[in-house]
Amino acid sequence: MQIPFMQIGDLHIATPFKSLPSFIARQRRQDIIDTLKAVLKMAEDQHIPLLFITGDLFENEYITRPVIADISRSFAGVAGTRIFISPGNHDYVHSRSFYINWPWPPNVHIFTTPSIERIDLPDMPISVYGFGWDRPEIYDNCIDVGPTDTSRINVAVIHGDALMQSSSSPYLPIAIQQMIGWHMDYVALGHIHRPYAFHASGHIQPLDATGSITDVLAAYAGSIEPLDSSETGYHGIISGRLDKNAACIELIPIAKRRYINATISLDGAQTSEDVAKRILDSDSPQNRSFNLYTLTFTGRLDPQLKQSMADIIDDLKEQYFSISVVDQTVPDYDLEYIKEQHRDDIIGRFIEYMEDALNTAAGDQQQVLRHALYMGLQALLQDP
Ligand SMILES: [Mn+2]
Repeated sequence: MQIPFMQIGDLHIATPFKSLPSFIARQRRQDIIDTLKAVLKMAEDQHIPLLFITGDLFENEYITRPVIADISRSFAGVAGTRIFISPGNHDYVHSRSFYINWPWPPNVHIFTTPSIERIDLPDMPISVYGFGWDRPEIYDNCIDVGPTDTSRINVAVIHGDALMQSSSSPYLPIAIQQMIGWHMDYVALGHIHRPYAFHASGHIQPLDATGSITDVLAAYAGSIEPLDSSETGYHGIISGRLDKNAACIELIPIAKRRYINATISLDGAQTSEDVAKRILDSDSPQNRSFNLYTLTFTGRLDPQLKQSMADIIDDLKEQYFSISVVDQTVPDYDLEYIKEQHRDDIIGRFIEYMEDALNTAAGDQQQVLRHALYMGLQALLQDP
């Protein structure tokens, strides 16, 4: 018996997006709400009976009553879908939490205690186990799933750190072997913002948008919308089917926007127009109007062009939804001319010294030395 479900997590509704300009941050906050509503519409259209929300639905610090009212009303609009929420470290349950001080619709169940609670669905052979954070950090894994009813499909919905680099984490460390020992048929995980699937063999696999994966024991859906420039790649939701012993899942990349980090060589650009064209040509107008770019410029560039980089980028801003740049170009100096001008001082000597070194250096050293030469000149030639 296969039962369709959807899983979302780490929405971080109301997060301030501090690293973005305020008008873009406001749009991103709206994007998250819009994407949540798109998920609920999909669940309704496809008659999905179960939606698991694995924590960090919102941020306690910034969430407001009108936003909760909007979310709650949207949940009520998909009465045919049972929604299970397991609060996490950003939306942990406290005495004034909206999780326990708000009239949520009857199709929503929130796990509000820091111990495992089990819900047996009356009309299908599914038991949902959940855990709610009651504080922002949990160092000890206190999860005790207890004996399961093996005649049912057992699903856990938990916010925690199952990808630990070490055995300790302030975010509810979950060892893979321990998770296997829960004897769940599927574990919907939240906290890690990149989508991952876990197999019962212990094998962990990043989820991309390349189709469905079978035999899955557990998975992170990742952040529904990417939240900063480290969250590149595809983001969205998990859509899948529960079955006895394993699930079949798929990442549906419905995030409205992506973060794109790209390196662009400006070598050989001679005019502002050349520079602008190089930058714009690195992606399509359609993509530029949606995505959030961090562009790193490399290569040698005329010193005057390098100085007008801020103006060039300013002029391009309207062709991007969001652009920030890291200028790693080095000024392309006319070495013979500078040497002539500085024949008797340290600048001329520096160029000669570095040129000698370059002539005798091995291939892989040459690039470093050339970079050092240009960086050194940039410092030496700077107006006092
Ligand atoms: Mn999170």
